[in-house]
Amino acid sequence: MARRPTVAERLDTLPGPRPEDFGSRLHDERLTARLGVWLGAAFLICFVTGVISHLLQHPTSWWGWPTQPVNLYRVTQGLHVISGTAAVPLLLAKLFTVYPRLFERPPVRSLVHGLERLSILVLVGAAFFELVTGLVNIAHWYPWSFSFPRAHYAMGWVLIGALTLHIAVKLPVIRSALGAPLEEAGGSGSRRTFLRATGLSALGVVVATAGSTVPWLRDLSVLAVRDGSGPQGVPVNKTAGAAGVLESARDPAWTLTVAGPGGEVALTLAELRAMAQRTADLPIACVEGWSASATWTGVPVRDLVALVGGSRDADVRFESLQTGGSYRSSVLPARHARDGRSLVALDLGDEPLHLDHGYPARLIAPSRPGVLQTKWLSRVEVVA
Ligand SMILES: Nc1nc2c(c(=O)[nH]1)N[C@H]1C(S)=C(S)[C@@H](COP(=O)(O)O)O[C@H]1N2
Ligand SMILES: [Mo]
Repeated sequence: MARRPTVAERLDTLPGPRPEDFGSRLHDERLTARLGVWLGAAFLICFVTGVISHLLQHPTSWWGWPTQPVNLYRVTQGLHVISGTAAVPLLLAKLFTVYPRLFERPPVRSLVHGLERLSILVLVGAAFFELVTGLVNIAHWYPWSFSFPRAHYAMGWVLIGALTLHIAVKLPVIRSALGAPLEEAGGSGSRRTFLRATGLSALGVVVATAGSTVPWLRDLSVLAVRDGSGPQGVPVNKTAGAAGVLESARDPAWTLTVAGPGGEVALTLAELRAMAQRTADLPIACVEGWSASATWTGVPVRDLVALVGGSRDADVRFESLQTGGSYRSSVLPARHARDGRSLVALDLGDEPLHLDHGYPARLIAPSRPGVLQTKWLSRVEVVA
């Protein structure tokens, strides 16, 4: 009497293709491992720069960020978006080289094998989530209801965790694959061609988008979300109309309330202009990766802090006329508040701020995310 087949044997005889049926030379570990190195590097840059951006927006006591060089955040966040964009073709190419593995039989050989496959599912899911949400956010399109920064940040940790596990498990395979030549003697050269084409695609998308932050790439960057144009030569993130401040910002009775341990004063625009003015060249560096330099003139934050008896070691809170929205207020850490280039800016270039750039007064400080450069100020408060 014939023995009944075991579950494993049954799974093994399921109809459908096998990994071996995919004849192409491109489904090969030597290619996958090389693409993996590039993709891993892109994800690592994304992760480190992403954590920096998160810490700047959620400061903790052990964390300090320098005010110098003033373009530091501009560079880290530019790298974040550029490496994330380059990761898209790299991820697609890498998945192409391994997709025949989907048809492995049996699908699960053991508990460890099952866990390993599950971790790859998590890795690929997290990678797609990060790249898609990142790109969609840059395009200012929010087809979901969750908070983008929170979800994107949390999933970044899932991604880096799954990636570390994946590399650890695959290390022997990665080593031998990288140690072997890409093409065996007399090989067709197709793997090298594929690798080059992927590299060129990654470079292509970088050049097509990086002009948002790299001025000399601007003319080449056909896909850049920001081309550097806007009122007074600086792009605008949220207009005064969109923020609902058209009336309050143009109100002739506008004053800036400055509060501290020594009391509270309400300064008119004329009184602010009568104070000592300082000019600084500082970039607006949006979390979305675009950035632009500009020349700002206004009252140093530290002079306002001194006016109300605040200490050099105090953080300073800025509030906007805007009544809603996540970016209606920000806190400037003491280190930035006492830097003479941190300004309550009144002018951009030679003119008063454009309404969309925060007229009558906005915060501008060195090496900070754009989201924290609060526009249409109503109140400055020394908090600690
Ligand atoms: N009150 C207020 N300030 C704000 C914002 C906002 O939505 N509301 N957006 C911020 C963001 S995300 C950026 S990138 C900068 C952009 O400044 P700009 O529009 O002058 O270039 O303003 C910041 N200041
Ligand atoms: Mo921004």
